[in-house]
Amino acid sequence: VGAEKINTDIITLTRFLTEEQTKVKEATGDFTLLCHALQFSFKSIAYYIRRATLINLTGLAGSSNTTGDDQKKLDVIGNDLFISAMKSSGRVRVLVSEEEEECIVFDENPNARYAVVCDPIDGSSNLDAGVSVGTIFGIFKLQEGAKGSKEDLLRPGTELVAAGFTMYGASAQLVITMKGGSVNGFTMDNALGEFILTHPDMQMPKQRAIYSVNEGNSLWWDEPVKEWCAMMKEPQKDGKPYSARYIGSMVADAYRTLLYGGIFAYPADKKSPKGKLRILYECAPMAMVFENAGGQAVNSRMERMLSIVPEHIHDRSGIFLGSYDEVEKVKDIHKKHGKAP
Ligand code: P6P
Repeated sequence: VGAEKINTDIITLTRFLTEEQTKVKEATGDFTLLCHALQFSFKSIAYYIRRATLINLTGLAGSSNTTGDDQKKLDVIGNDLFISAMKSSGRVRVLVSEEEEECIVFDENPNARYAVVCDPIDGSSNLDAGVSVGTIFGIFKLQEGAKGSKEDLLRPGTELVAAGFTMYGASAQLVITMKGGSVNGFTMDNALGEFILTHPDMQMPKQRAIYSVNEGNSLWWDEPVKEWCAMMKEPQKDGKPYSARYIGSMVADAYRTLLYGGIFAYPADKKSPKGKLRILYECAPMAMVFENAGGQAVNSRMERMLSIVPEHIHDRSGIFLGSYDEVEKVKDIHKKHGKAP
């Protein structure tokens, strides 16, 4: 390729974070260092996921995690990698992980000012099938005088200072957003060992005829959800019904919805009255990304997802996540049934 065609002004995640820091006058650099540790944890998790099949890491670890799911060996490794990256950053005081019953307070970091929530490998039940899994994370800043306990995390998603996820697909795709900021997507260049900015300022399509829900649960859905799902199958203005897309790995379903538009739903139902997905480290971080990209996220009572305060660190919620107009359609149906604020 002629030299004139090579882009030499590459924006890596490291450069992006440095530039973001210069925009915050009172920045101390702590947040930037925390994000570097996050970046390293994604790189190391990606390494093991790539090799999982080869070194037979896809078998069961023989132990089960707090929520009783069969734990895959990679879950354990992903969790351990994430915890040690956060601890060694020296910038994290308290951590909640899907794999840990209790929150972890890092006594080594008594003056650290950040709390991190994460699902180190979400969708891991799909791992053996080679389906894309991901890491979902959120970052809170400790309130003044906070000592570092789970109370520092039982907060609404509106208080997140940053959130995002990394999907380990054909390449590792990182999506990150800061409070009140834009959504930026980075693609891992394995040769450089760097995340490269490939999707600056992501804006979701306002509407898209794609719906993503596990219809195997429809037996337990309430009336408004059944009516919404039936509407998806009716011919729309263009005479065509919606397309159905469901991977069963939230990060993969969310990433497709963010890029193409449409709606992802995991409604609360009679079988799971609180819903299945976790507020702190699945629903709230995704809600922040989608809102900052122009979309919406509500729970099964049609309340703004980011306003919900979890009752405990593993609390769950129903969720509708997607293009602005697509979530409006769900809200309209619930309003008609008197099931919306
Ligand atoms: P279901 C994966 O186990 C997960 O936690 C999410 O990643 C995913 O969206 C959901 O559960 C899939 O649940 O009941 O459709 O298999």
